[in-house]
Amino acid sequence: MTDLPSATAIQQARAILAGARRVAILTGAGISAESGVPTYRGVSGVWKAFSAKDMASPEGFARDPERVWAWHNDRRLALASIAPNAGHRALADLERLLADRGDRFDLATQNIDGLHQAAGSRNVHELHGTILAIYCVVCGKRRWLGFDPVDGLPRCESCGGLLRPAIVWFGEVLPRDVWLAAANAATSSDVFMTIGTSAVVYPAAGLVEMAIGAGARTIEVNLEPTPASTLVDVALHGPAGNILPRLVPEA
Ligand code: BV8
Ligand code: ZN
Repeated sequence: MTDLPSATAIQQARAILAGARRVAILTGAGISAESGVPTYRGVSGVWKAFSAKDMASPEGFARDPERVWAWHNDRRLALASIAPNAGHRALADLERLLADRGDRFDLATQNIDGLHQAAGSRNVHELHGTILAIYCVVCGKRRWLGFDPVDGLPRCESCGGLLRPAIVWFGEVLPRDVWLAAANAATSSDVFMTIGTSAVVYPAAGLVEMAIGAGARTIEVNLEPTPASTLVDVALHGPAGNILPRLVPEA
């Protein structure tokens, strides 16, 4: 069983959050782990079983679109039976609490699983896109897919071009408006939290330094230390589903 943070560390993080007027959050696969979504770099991580170069890059998709589509369909359809956990819900509670006070809350996520929105989070910036939408590689026409089945290689009804998952793959730039919203949130926040991310994928991993550089107080929630742990004010090591509900101020 993973150790839990000390009551002192929890109290420190609560005190930082209690006075917050502009909260910015970055989440990664770790916040969905307790819902049963595999992480990427852990012992049973996605990238241990599959090559990111083949499955999560435009080159890999161009080389073998059927294989990449089959892999994304499996992951997408597995999400149909997965629900948000207490960690997702705690962030939705925090957003409501801040909104009721007229304060600001931004949630930038690297996750593509839609679980923050399913938990009720509203102001979500999907830095790496979503597995639940697709777009045409030729004309860019985008549409929602949800958990609809996809047979073979789906084609655009407007131009016949090949459709692809609306995910940001390695070597692809993040959607400009989404990145700017997340960067602006981080640099104008008074509290920044990094939750359930190994903090190795850029530019998302750079948000914590941007927040620190702009004077924000910072909190990390992760099962284990990451490159961000030595940068933040309070590093809370343990499961997000246990820790986050203990940080949300009483309404
Ligand atoms: C970009 C989509 C400009 C697919 C993903 C060389 C060539 C080209 C690019 C680069 C290069 N070197 C560096 C780069 C940039 C590259 C990058 O950063 N690479 C890293 C790996 C070195 N970044 C990019 O390519 C980005 N684009 O930079 O464009 C550009 C263009 C051309 C050339 C240069 C630059 C695009 C990045 C997005 C890539 N797409 N995924 C898919 O998801 O299917 S990345 C992938 O990693 C996921 O999106 C994931 O979200 C992301 C980060 O992973 P995490 O979410 O942190 O998950 P991870 O498993 O790693 O960690 C989980 C954590 O949770 C752990 O710390 C664990 O301890 C913790 N945890 C587990 N359980 C719990 C928990 N914590 C709390 N509670 C629990 N219960
Ligand atoms: Zn098209």
